[in-house]
Amino acid sequence: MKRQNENRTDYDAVIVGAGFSGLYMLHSLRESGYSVKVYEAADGVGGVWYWNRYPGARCDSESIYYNYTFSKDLYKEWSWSSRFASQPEILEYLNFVADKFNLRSNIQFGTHVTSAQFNEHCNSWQITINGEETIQSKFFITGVGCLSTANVPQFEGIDQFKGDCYHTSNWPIEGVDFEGKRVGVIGTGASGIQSIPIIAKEAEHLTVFQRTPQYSVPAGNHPYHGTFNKQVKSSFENLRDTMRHSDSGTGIPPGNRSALEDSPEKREEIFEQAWEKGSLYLFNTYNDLMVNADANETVCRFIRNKIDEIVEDTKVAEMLKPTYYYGTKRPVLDTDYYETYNQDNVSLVDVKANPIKKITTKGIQTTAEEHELDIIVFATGYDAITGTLLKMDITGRNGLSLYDKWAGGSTVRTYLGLAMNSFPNMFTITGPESPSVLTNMPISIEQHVEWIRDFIVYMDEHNIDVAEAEDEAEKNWSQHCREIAEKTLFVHTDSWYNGSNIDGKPRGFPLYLGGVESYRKICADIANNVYEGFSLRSFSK
Ligand code: N01
Repeated sequence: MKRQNENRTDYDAVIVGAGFSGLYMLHSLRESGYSVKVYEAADGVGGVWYWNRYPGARCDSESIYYNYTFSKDLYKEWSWSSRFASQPEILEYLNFVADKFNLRSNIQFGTHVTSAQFNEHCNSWQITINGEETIQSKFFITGVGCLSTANVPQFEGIDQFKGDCYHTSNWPIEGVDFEGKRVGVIGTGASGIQSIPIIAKEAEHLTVFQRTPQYSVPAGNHPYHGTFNKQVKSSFENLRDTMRHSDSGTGIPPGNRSALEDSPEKREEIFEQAWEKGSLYLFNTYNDLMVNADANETVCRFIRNKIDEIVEDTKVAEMLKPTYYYGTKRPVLDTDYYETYNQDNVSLVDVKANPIKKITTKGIQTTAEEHELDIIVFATGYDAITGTLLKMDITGRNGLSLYDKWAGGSTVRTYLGLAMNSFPNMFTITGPESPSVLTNMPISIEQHVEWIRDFIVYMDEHNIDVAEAEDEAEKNWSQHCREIAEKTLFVHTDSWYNGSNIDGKPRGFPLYLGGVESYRKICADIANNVYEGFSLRSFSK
């Protein structure tokens, strides 16, 4: 261990979560000579990819981008089988990573961090696991992801249903047999849209309960062949640089002009090509889709026309057409989503027009009728971005709880999405007000992890005991995030980005919209400027 263990801490760093974030944070700190412990609630590595085993679960970033890039060896040793990796394959990858770098020895599985408290007398964190045991650590680092606390709407009668209920985020490992069953899916976000076509193939009847229709674009998934994999691996350095210095963290080139500059015919041609290419090419066709309502409407119209072309029943097609600004809810990719509504065994129920009143013993009762079901699937999403952190009972200096600091979520404030005033020596990987979910996550995670590691090494080398974000720096960062968001269309749509999917959750927009490259530069400049915006304190020589 590099640091002198003056305060008799158990570890230099405790990390919460063994997903993409926690695994790399563990590896990085351990390689730098620190003692590290990871606590993970699941019985294995993987984070969201451990829990999200619902039918059709697949990544919506292309496999060649959705990787770690910190190790060329790792990149070369692993080959993806298709353009969009399935959940089992991503889980296999993360297990491969854990084995390759021998990470399991520092992870305690099946363990919940139930509280964490900063102890000002010894400048370290007291972390309680499973409500019983307390561990002392110099640094407290969260790698809990942005989408890990399920949203289960508290419908009246939810416990009375005689059939089976599942949430997509906590799917049984043994799977679910839909054969001959009447199934209801509530929710048409990415999880619903991925699972609906698969469930429809098996179930006797599938009823989809849709509150807000979504714009969905064919993913264009296909197998990867050996020669393609070889080519990608041989251009590893280029690809990594492109991703790290892009806005999105992928290799998909962004649009370079306004959608309104092209004639309607030219635009149609561009949209059509992007639709055929799949992935997020449509989202990246023009550079003003997220800031100009008229530009955005051109792509909305294009997708609505596609729905008309695909869906045979005109009434159903009408119900499936969204009206919000495309992209202001997270863009969804699918395989045969709209086509599924042409199957005789599939029906669509508009629960905005006729809301769900209650769950009965037999099924779902809307204000219009009762739907009898054997299985209900909740594809109702997450208390995103802040939900998991707020649940963890974190207390900083002067007994200030994170819940009170953020006033229950109405005044979320962080410095760079990485640290907070009153919470010294705590770091949040892909925390609120960082680029996180608006980018290709592994790339953003790597940038956070490396920045945190370098900061810890710097503190070590300069005998700094405590680093804490300054109030002013935090205020300015939050304001900067809000100012960027307010120039975009994102703030005009109800979504999990701004918390409006959760009853009673205060609205905000706790994300940095400036992109991976500019964020990387801001973070690097702050580090080069002796961690500007942090107060650094030493108590020993
Ligand atoms: O959750 P969502 P998700 N009554 O919040 C509806 C990532 N992800 O799990 O839109 C009726 O998007 C809700 O309706 P509305 C990805 O980032 C990635 O699908 O709020 N309906 C909505 O339709 C994604 O964006 C991948 O009106 C209710 C749905 O439930 C994020 O996770 C795969 C309701 C929830 O959609 C979340 O996706 C899966 C109620 N009371 C997920 N409450 C890939 O990588 C909610 N809804 C591909």
